[in-house]
Amino acid sequence: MLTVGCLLSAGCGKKETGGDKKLTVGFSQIGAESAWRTANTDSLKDAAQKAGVNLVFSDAQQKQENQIKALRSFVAQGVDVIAFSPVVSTGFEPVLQEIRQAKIPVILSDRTVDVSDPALYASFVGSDFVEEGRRAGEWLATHTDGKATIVELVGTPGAAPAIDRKKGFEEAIAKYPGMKIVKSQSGDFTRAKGKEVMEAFLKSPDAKGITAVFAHNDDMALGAIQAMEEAGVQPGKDILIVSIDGVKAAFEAIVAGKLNCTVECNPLIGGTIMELSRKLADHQEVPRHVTSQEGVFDSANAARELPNRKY
Ligand code: GYE
Repeated sequence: MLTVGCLLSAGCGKKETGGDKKLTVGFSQIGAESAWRTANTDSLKDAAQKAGVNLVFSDAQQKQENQIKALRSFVAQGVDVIAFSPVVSTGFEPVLQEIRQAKIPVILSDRTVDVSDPALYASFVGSDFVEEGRRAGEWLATHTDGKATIVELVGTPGAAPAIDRKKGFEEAIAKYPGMKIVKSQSGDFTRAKGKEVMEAFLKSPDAKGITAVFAHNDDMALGAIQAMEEAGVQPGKDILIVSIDGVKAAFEAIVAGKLNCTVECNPLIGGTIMELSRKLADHQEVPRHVTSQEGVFDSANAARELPNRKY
């Protein structure tokens, strides 16, 4: 009875996306901290347009409080589905409960959250960050014969990719007694801060001993490359650099011999998010977790892949 009533009355049937009602998805993005993030935003906007979805896009400028405000405003607007990329993994439980009360399904885009009740979100679309860290560590072990004095450029403190990439990398190098991380500091996933932190590392009294950098993303690695060049150190040669994301600039740096390896993390997940949004709005089942196939690129295969890179 209720459904029929809703279908007949205009302005009703908020959750009915069949017929000619346009699907509205509220998306709270972290910001524009990296080339990866910009590619991710473009992917979401393109996919929404192609799918005929009304995307209410909000940029949190790296602040969790802005993100929570945006999520509350999506509830107030009565969007059909909420998707967001959580800047950090804790602190979202109360707002997720409010969203549940409003009966709006949630998709986590690219980063996960720590919540006591996993039913607070319907699906997570993103990569296995622990595996990415592991791949970076294994690449370095293979190319240094298991001997490296490593400095680490960490992502945003408390962010899932920063926590998990560190974990995976440490797990991989633990098998090699000759590999150790001697310094570890956050560069907040940005090129400018990656450069700043690397500059400080290079000025420290034990700088001469550094043989490798593990950067949690390409932007920080690119900043570190600049810092090395300014300090008269040859990036990719005097100090090996391995990072994560696989953005075009990283491929170019590999081809130029300045970056040694990038582990791919796919930002082009907009299409999947729109597809899942439609299903959730139509009360269909969706997979709990959607991951992408990702590669590892170094001087052996980067040049071949470079022309195909879209971001
Ligand atoms: O690696 C980094 C971005 O959450 C996977 O966020 C994403 C990360 C990505 O700022 O470049």
